[in-house]
Amino acid sequence: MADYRKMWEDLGMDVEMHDQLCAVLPQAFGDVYLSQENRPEGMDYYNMVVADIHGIRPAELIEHQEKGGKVFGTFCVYVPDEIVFAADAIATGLCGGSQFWVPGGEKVLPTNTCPLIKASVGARLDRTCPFFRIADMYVGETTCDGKKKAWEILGEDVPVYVMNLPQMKRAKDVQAWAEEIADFKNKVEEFTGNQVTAEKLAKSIKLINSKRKALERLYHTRKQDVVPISGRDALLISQIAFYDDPARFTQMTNALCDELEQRVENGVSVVPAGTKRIMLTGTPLAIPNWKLHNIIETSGGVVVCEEMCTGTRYFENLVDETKETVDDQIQALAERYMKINCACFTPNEGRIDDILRLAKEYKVDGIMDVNLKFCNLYDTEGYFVERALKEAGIPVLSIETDYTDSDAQQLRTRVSAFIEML
Ligand code: BJ8
Repeated sequence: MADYRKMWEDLGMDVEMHDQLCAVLPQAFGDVYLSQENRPEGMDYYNMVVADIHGIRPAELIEHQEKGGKVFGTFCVYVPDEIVFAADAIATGLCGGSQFWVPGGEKVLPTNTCPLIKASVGARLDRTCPFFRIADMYVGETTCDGKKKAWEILGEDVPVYVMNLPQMKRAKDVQAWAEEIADFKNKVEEFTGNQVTAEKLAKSIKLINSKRKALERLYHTRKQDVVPISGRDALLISQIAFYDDPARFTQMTNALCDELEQRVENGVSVVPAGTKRIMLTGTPLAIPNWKLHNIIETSGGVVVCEEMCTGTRYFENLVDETKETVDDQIQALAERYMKINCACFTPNEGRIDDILRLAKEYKVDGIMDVNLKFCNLYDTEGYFVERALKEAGIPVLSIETDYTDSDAQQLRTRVSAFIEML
């Protein structure tokens, strides 16, 4: 592993505290990932990316900044990366998925805030994540109440731009989102000094679409009777998609898919035939939150799909690539992004339809409706999710958890009992 200490110091990080994180991550990764048997060879790339998670990509981002480029940090799959890349800037996901950052967030946020928000705020304020140090501007959005207030707190420490996401899906809401994207484009242009032309936007729409297609292809291999890749590995890929260089990520993921498709053809599965196929639905699992996948896959199940923002909500639906003016491209972006079904919308029946459709496509035996503790939106929407699944005769287990390991044993008991019953 290269020595990135100097880089972290130059970023103004609390290097000593960060050392504590660096000390536990390899162990956690080894336990959850490297212990798996028969992993695809193509996972080597993602192993390498994670092994140097606070080194390789941050160094690339800094190099980009040294050449005069800007880096935008985002927290939600509604924020259109296409605009950022079209201005020769880089977008990187910033959601925190480790308990390590939670206490830092709790210094300024109510304890009953979801761990994703607490970890994200803690990572910034404790200065223990290079990505949070590097980003020149954070882009927030008006999804849930906790996030809205978190932007104000973070805004005291770093420039934060907030996009006003409508919470209904009428024609006028799609229009309003198109206007928000246009405003965001103006902001990005002003901040970077680069103009977003139709030509550049067309290129970045293609770039991000190609990433979506690679992920779609990956997920397609998980629909097969033969399971060529574990849920843990697929989750890791989804998590890395948020911050890796999009062109390289697409290339590596397509290369992995070649291998996985070959595995399907040759009948190579990572689990014994008859292993129960599980789909997760609910709140996102930000890196390095591998807890539930690990429990499921060491309790006799295999995760074949995630109806989550670290999953299908990230890549389903493409942006129309045929538009020729910036206005039309922005409209196409708004239409694609408003097809995402987040629980912050009311009503949000589209998500129920998605879950039922995905359950069929991925031939799942059971679903776990996963909620990050204190996320009211997904918790409440669980009422409709679980009712629809019961009506469809699909077994469902509702799970509420956070980033700590304190409930791991209890979860394991519940998950095992659920899988046994399928
Ligand atoms: S599109 S799911 S990424 S908002 S879990 S912070 S909702 S209290 S993350 Fe999300 Fe965008 Fe929706 Fe996806 Fe709030 Fe809930 Fe926490 Fe959440």
